[in-house]
Amino acid sequence: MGLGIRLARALSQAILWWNEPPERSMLQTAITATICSACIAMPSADAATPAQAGTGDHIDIVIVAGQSNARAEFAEGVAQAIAGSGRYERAEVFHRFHGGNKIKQWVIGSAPGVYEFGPNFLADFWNPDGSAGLQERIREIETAGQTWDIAGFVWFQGEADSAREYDRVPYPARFHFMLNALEDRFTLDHDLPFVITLIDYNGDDDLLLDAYRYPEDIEATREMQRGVGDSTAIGAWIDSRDWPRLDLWHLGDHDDPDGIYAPSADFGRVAGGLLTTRPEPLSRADLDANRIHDLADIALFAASFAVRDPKADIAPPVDRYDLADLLAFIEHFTGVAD
Ligand SMILES: [Ca+2]
Ligand SMILES: [Ca+2]
Repeated sequence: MGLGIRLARALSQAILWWNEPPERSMLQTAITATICSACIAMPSADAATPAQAGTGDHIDIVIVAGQSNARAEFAEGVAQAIAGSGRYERAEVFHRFHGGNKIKQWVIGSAPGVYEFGPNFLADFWNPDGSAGLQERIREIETAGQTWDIAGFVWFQGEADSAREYDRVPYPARFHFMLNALEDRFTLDHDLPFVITLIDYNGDDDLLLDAYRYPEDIEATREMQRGVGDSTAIGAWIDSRDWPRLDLWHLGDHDDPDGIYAPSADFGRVAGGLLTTRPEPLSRADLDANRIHDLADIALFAASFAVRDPKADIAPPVDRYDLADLLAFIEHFTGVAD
């Protein structure tokens, strides 16, 4: 029996199930905290044994989303890393991806005050009529007598936005609006930790040109995405550069008999591992996430508020910077809200 199979069986507390088609796939993974750390590094697609959550259990939901590279195998890798981390007693990956989509399919608009939810956000995350996939999943959890939180967000998207500065410039604000809107619509009591993946291509500049891109376009997008990951203490970026590609864009290995599976899952484990090491802020006023309320947080809030940086947008309505944000900061800072 191979090491992979034995390790796979050791992951007996995981449950995985898919809902295809690929453009609208869903992977949900319930995990207990007792899985050994050695299990993180193994493929487990054929290994899962159900361990259903029971009444009264609390489920931490981690969203994995993006475009085609955010495929099910990538999400599965994230789930395995989360399982191995032991950070959550019971976690579940909520997975959606949309091949070839620009970020404006999730968030429309290019300036504070004019953002709207795009079709992907409305279909997957939140919709006024309650029909989004995440809302449906949360209703199931609540109906089962369980509690929930949205604990993290892993994002693998950006190739579609790499061609034009017109798309790149508003990207960071659209991304942060998406996170703030999730916090707002699901009334989370914390900011959402996230990992964003830096895009790459296979190094074939001619093929890249066929896709109306130059290497400079890719690097500009990567630089923008690094800025998104570095913009807050609870964010992070990972670099997909130099990971094997199946074609121009997609993670994959031509020599792998399993096709594009292995690199996607491996990379997902890196992303998931990074998410589980994000610091946990003391409160929404702990803007540098060092678990101390001090002058550094006040300075960060003031600077962020002045330039309408989403870090200061800590009270509804999202995307509006007003007295409510200031009062919320003071309340959290002084402990009144705690
Ligand atoms: Ca602090
Ligand atoms: Ca606000």
